[in-house]
Amino acid sequence: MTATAPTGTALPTSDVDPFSHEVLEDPLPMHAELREAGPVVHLARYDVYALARYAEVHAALVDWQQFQSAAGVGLSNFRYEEPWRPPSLLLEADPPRHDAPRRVLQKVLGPRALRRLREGWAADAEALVEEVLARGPAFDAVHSLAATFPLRVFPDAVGIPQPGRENLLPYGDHAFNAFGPDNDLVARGAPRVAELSAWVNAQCRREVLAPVGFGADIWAASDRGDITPEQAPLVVRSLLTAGVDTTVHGISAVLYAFATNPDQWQRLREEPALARVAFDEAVRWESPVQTFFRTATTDVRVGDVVIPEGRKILMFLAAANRDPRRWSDPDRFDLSRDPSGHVGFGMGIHQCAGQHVARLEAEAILTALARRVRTIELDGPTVRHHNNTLRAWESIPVRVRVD
Ligand code: HEM
Ligand code: OVM
Repeated sequence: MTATAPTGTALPTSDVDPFSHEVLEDPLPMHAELREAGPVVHLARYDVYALARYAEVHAALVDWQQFQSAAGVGLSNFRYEEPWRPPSLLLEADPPRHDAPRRVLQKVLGPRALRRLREGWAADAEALVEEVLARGPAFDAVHSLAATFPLRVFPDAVGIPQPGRENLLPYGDHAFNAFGPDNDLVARGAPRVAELSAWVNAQCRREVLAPVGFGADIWAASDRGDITPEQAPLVVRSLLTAGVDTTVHGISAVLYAFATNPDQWQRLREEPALARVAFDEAVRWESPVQTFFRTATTDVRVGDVVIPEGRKILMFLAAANRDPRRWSDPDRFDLSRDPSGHVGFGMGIHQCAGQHVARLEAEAILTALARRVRTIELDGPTVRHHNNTLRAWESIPVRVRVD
């Protein structure tokens, strides 16, 4: 990759494809190159503007007036292209339309509402860890823990019935691919989109959802008039889209971080209350959601560059989360650091509405593991799962020693 500024302009350009398999396998060299090239870099291949430094990514995230979401937060510009599904009322909306669905979901997924789930999830995590350990000291951390635990607790918490839950991960995988270009990853998901969408949409109906749960809470908000009955199923859809793959790969990330940083595992063992900060540090370090786009609502100045109105801006959350201008020793997974301020959950009005859910899941599984597992180390080659938006895992073989 080369990133050069043509003489007489302040805008470096690069021909890198952030969505190529080579980059998805290891995006870190590209992140460093884009950060070093300048505050804004033109990506010739897609004719978009890239931000990879913390200061500029943070500034764009909090400036929803100039960096809008309603034209889509993927490469596709909804002003000209038809979205693959009706846009999200949260992710793909600007104020004022964003406000009511956001208020509702923030409350439904807020710390107060999660209190009633905490004990049950802790017990579920302990039971899963016992099951896994009973099968032996070597297992796949993705398959046995990271993909299993969220699927045991989250769909129940939303209140969807059992049949078809195997559709959740493929649907989310496709939704996150669909933020990228129409490449081979999107093509591979395309044959099942209609079937998966029909199933997901059916789970959002009031009659299908359990009488207690996040889904019922969203429908209750429509009874109160906080959102309309037409909006309720789309808000439930946001949970089913954004709530599973993210935590699977986020929990994978923290398990990989510990398996490759044994001193940090010992720290967690000594002080299990570090589980939450460990998860946030892993979200900073790995950035399970790597990127989102915005669209310029006016000519907007970034550094010495003016990004023209209507153009797409690609924000590299992952590059910002390892920007040495903001973080000391950014490549280190370090429980001593304060990871707050990372942009792995976004920032500003669209900051992840499910972050407390994600933290509660991670805390439950890490606490249960730390209680039983003395050491955890890699036990074979890890395998990445390529996705246009997610930094994802296929396999993390580990071997543990128990007390
Ligand atoms: C928004 C990351 C888990 C639901 C976001 C955004 C990021 C993100 C970066 C900001 C999008 C933007 O600015 O355009 C993550 C990560 C997760 C995670 C890394 C796990 C480690 C979850 C879960 C749920 C969820 C578990 C649901 C229970 C949402 C929703 C939004 C969102 C609904 C849109 C909020 C809005 O636009 O107002 N997430 N997420 N996320 N997330 Fe998450
Ligand atoms: C949504 C949503 C929110 C965040 C991420 C996401 C597929 C979707 O509201 O549907 O990714």
